[in-house]
Amino acid sequence: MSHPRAPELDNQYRSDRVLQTWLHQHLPVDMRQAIEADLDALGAHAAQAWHEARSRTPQKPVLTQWDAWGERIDRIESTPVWQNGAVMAARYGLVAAGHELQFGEFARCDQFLRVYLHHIASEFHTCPLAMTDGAATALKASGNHELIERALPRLTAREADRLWLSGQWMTERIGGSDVGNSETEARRDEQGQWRLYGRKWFTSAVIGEMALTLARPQGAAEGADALAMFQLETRDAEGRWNGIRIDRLKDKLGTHELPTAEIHLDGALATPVGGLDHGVRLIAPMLNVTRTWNAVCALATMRRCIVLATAYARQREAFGRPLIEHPLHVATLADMQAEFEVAFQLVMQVAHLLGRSERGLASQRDAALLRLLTPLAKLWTGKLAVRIASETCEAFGGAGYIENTGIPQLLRDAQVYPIWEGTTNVLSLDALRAISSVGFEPLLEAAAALLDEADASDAAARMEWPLREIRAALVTIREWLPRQAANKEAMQAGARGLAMSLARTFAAALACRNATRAVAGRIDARAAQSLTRFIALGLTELRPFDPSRAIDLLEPASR
Ligand code: MFK
Repeated sequence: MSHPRAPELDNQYRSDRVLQTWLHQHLPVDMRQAIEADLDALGAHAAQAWHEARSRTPQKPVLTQWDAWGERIDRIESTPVWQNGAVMAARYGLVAAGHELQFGEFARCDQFLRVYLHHIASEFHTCPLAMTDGAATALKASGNHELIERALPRLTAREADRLWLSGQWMTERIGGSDVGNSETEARRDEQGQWRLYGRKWFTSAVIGEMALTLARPQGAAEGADALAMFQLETRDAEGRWNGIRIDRLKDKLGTHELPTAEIHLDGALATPVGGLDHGVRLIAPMLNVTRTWNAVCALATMRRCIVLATAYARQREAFGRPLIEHPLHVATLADMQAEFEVAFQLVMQVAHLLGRSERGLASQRDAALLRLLTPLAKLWTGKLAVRIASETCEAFGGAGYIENTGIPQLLRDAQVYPIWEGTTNVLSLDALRAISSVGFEPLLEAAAALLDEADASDAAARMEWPLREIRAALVTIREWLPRQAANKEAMQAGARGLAMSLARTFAAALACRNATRAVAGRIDARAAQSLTRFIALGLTELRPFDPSRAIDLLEPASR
């Protein structure tokens, strides 16, 4: 019997059937040819980075606050992979590709496929890149020409020495979700320039050249509407910190390479991006972009977990045969694969809709779908990545609990996806906000249209069962919603179940349409098998809730 070995990775672009099928089905041939060399290089880099990371001691960034002579310097030394982060970002256009015009409505697809392949190898350098992309998007939407002219070419640069990274500094001690409570104040100095004073409690990209942040102009009212969005550059022309002190780096469960910092703003020079209020509304385009990054990166974690667990199952023997030959083990892995495959379809649909919308090609229904699907994709994939990463640890047995196999890191890092950029509950409530602004009909109608298209395909006969199940789930959702609508509290209590149901059902409809195309075109017969398995896991999670009774289940407050 052979001893267990470390699982190995091959080129992560070439071996990814789901990605290959998606490319084949969705992208014009000339575009595919144009981007293939980059995707291939990123796939090779991903494999190489995995093997290199296993052969060195993990490092964390180091903050040095004072120099030998007592001068405050607040210098952060990044890990080696991060030191090369800007070079990789610029070379492969990880931000730029989403903003360039050559691929029209597919620009975001191009970009997010690159991000998907690079994310794990980047050791979460994708986090500041997400915020950089979000900042570029929010600045464009603001119409502030001066700032756009100054910052946009840098945020989307293809040259590493010109590339700016941007932070998104929203979170304060008083709350991460309830941004309306922000205490940071903006005051005008004697020259009439705005300066920021306050404390930001989680800043993920303090190493960047700029940030978008929220602050309350002095004398403004309380609440979210009175917050303004500001842009600031982190250093002055001489390279000194712009009124920023780094208090410490966070000691986190995961994402250890990421220098998340607590900072004080002590007179940081800043520029209002729009008016002096409605900062949350102004920063929303950034949130929606970073939430899409979050979903793409969650997919990357899922795929990496499944590839490693499957590779291990092929070589690890137990009870006289490889794990892959044990029915229960292989069923567990197949369930993970099925969930990943369907989630992949949803996330890439969000990427495509974002691209269509940014190129002015989105119909009213596309725009409504984008608003609805963005929080759904983020919240579902965040939770799914944690579940798959946890199952992966288990699939490795004891080795999955040993730090230097690299497996526990996948789980620790995955736990950030449901927290970053709004927790599952905050995103579920955002989905309700979206439903109340655009209705849920666009989503149900679009799902029905996808199923009709699938139904009309020659391959539909083999897909009859999934079609019926997805249609039934749509009916369940349609009937559930009006029953809850009368009671706002019950609606909120059920928001997570509703969001998960909408995400899973819409994703299944999309996967169904794509699978019939794949089967009919003889591109990928396994796509239909995955969908069948996914549907067997269940589409809806709707339950009636009575929030007044829920609290009775909990222990009373301790004295
Ligand atoms: C590798 C992956 C990379 C991912 C990047 C990682 C970086 C991680 C760093 C972070 O996690 S940064 C912190 C992220 N923080 C959040 O995501 C905040 C979570 N909280 C929320 O999202 C709250 O729901 C929110 C702050 C938006 C609620 O605030 P309010 O004050 O209750 O907002 P309100 O009144 O509902 O909305 C204000 C306006 O914004 C409204 O527009 P109007 O003024 O026109 O009425 C909303 O419609 C609009 N809005 C809110 N969310 C929106 C939106 N518009 C479009 N899309 C949305 N998602």
